[in-house]
Amino acid sequence: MAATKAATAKRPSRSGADAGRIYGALRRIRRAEEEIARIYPTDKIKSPVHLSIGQEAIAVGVCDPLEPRDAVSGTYRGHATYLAKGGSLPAMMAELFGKDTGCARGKGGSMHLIDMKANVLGTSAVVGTTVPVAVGFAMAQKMLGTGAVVACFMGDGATEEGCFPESLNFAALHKLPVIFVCENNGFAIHEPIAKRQATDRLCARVATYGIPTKRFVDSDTRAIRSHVAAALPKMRKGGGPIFIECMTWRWREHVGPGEDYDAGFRSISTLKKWQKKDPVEIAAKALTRAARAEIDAAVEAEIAAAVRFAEESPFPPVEELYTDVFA
Ligand SMILES: Cc1ncc(C[n+]2csc(CCOP(=O)(O)OP(=O)(O)O)c2C)c(N)n1
Repeated sequence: MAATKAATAKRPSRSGADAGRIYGALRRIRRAEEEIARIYPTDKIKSPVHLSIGQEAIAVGVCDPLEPRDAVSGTYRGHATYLAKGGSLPAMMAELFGKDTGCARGKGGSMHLIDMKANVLGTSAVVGTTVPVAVGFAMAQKMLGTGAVVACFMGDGATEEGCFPESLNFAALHKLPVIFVCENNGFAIHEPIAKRQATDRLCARVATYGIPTKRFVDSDTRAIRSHVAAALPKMRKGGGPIFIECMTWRWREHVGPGEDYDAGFRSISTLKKWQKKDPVEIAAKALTRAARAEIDAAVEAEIAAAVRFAEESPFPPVEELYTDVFA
């Protein structure tokens, strides 16, 4: 113990702004979702939750170099995307609790997060639908000449929807500023990708649209971040879309707070392999123990305040049952 303390004390501080910010963003998402999992069985959370625990490197790596004017669209597994882009944590928590102060006034739940102040365009339960939404928003940015870029997150399952190739083609044809981001966790609910797709060469398929592609085999936060940061200047000047495929692993079950390893279609040994590459712990290694503790304390305080806000907020009034909904 004494030796560890001494080593920590002597280690030069590598807790630069970047390292602290990236660790803080990863840790905040991880802890927010762990809290959601902890609270879920109490029934205070009124919507299904699709947790991205284990996949955080992608949202943080892509969103960290983005500017406020840039936008994101995401999936029902979208807590990480929303938070990484700066979506309000109290409004997300209140949304999950079904409260009037939620980001969709308690009517959308975990799968429908939106925060237009942070340019989070929205997440959706319907697989693939936010891909053309991102492309449309990117088209508007091009027409308005804002120089803004849209990061469009999707699962590997979404690449099997018809709107995916249509969106790629349209974005490539019109040189739209879209970062297509495939969070490839290898499964669509219970179905492994090998049973759904004829080849695993997703990047090669996307490249046929003339879109530059890159595959990240272990979802390394910093590698993803550097790649996106390097691509942004050209994209802002009309260089057209890029595509990244980030291999990853969802640690928990498809939907809900638990795990699904006893169901027999995903193995604990694969989970353990991915846990050795835990993006949160990797990012922590760049910090001193004191710097990490300070960030952890701030994250805990912020999450506790968000949960309190959600608990204390009112439900939408009954007379609003049919407002802001289609049917
Ligand atoms: C259009 C549509 N088809 C089917 C479904 C049912 N469904 C819900 S989640 C899901 C799996 C999607 O997997 P993926 O895109 O890889 O995302 P992941 O859950 O792995 O993050 C499916 C098929 C749906 N919600 N929408």
